[in-house]
Amino acid sequence: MSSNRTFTMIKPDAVENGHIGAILEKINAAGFSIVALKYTQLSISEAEAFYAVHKERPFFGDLVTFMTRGPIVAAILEKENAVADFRMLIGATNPSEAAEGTIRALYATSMGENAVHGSDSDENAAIEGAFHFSGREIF
Ligand code: FUP
Repeated sequence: MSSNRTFTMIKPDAVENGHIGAILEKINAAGFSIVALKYTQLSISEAEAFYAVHKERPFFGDLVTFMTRGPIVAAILEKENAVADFRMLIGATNPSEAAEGTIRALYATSMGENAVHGSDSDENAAIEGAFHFSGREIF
């Protein structure tokens, strides 16, 4: 995946609260194109693998339980400077610290249930995109 792409998930809290459409609208309005899109649910082993970097952290068990409790929307997004611009669009991990108008400020409920994921580097964007999508699902 080229460096003008990032990976996102609309997390179970935002799906449960009916925010899929509003979040996709904000993503498009910010100039991102959707090059892959999937409505799916992570298994426990998939969530453990996706968040393996956090496996020693105290919140890991809660994170896996949360991320597997219902469906998510996974997507690969394209835009110049995609990783950094998408992190700006979603706001800080803790929604109480997220800038006004960001997706987390608008739709997240807590640090643990923060509505969306956004890759933190070009390298992780490529790894995370490949985790969810095969080549023929990416346009
Ligand atoms: P982010 O890159 O903003 O998605 O945040 P991290 O990769 O640091 O964390 C991934 C997820 O772990 C967060 F979305 C929520 C959860 N988390 C907690 O529940 N508590 C923490 O202290 C840090 C992260």
